[in-house]
Amino acid sequence: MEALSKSDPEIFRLIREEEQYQRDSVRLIPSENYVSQAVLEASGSVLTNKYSEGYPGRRYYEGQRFVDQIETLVIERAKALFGAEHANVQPYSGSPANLAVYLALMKPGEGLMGLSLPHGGHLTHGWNVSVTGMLWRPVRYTVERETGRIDYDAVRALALKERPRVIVTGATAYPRLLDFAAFGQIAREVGAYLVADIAHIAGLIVGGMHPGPLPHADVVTTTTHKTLRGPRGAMILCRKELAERIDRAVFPGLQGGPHNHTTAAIGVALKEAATPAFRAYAERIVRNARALADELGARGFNLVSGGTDNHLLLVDLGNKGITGKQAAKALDRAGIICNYNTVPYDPRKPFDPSGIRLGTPAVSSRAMGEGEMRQIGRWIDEVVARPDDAALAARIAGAVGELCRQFPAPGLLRA
Ligand code: DSN
Repeated sequence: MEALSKSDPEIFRLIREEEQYQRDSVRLIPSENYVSQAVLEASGSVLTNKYSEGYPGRRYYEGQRFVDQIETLVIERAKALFGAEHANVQPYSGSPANLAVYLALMKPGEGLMGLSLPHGGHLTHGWNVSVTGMLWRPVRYTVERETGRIDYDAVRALALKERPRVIVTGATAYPRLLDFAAFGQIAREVGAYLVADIAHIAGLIVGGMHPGPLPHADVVTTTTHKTLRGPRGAMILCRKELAERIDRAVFPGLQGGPHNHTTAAIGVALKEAATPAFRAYAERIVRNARALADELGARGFNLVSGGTDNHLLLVDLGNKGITGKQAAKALDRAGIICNYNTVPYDPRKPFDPSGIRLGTPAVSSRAMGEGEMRQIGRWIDEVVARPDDAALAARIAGAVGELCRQFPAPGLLRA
């Protein structure tokens, strides 16, 4: 970044500091990752100079001879990797992707059924402060209080009662497998479209560690930067007969020109995700999440649903005498980054909830394994027991830094 360092030393310095922070900390936010150097290069390429409203072969601007080839290649890679008939790779991120799908499938006021946000759903699954909960009639299913899991009979009963136009399956804080076949049956029974938002688990699906949503879902949305380990972006996959409606909803319905540098970087990530190395990576994510869950469970941490099937754990700290926010801030001081999170039936408010959410995609990209997860679990236990102990936090931050030096992160400067 020689040019940047000369032309804008302030931004350069802050990027370098962020890079060092990412390098020297254990990052457990389940929606974050480290992309490869190749993804970074495509993402920072001259494609950012282009405008390309429309789709390959049907643009509103001339000068698309290379951009058309790139977008077509990325579409074909997405279709092949997920087994989809159609792919739109233009959504700017997950929220606009979901919004575009609802615009394509529903009239305003029709029922949108999704997992309640405090039970692990996403804002765009019809939560009231999101436009998706304002334009459409929200219908919310929950997880069971005793098990922390989705009760598919209860989902079916609610769908039969409310008759939503769209049912969304997908989550941001649900540590268990999703039964896409069960959701598909319910959707068919009530005449709803099934939309699977696989943003969190896309990498696990293509890596063979989670069942895929096709052919059960009518439409699939995913971000590209979580377990899939690509740039910040999103995709929509669907059957051929819905393709035109989806494409029109993305452009011109909701967006202008696609971010071609992101499209290219998504393509690079999709190529990487089709390799045997990526399958091993997906397996490592799940194995590591289980190891971290086992270590924390053995230390008296209360895990929502009792454990994990995927890349994340949701920890209810109610029995530890500390809130999620206090714990997350203390962990950050010790070099361990996570986010505070509501837990199902949380008596506390979302800005200072009872839980923390932990995930293993980023540490698994550094090739850390189960031994490292157990060590991280021990550190989390120590910090949660003494959150105000500055000397403890400094000691653990030093040890975290040492661990991180042994496991270099893709795409970052070496220490
Ligand atoms: N904000 C993302 C997450 O952290 O799960 C979801 O969009």
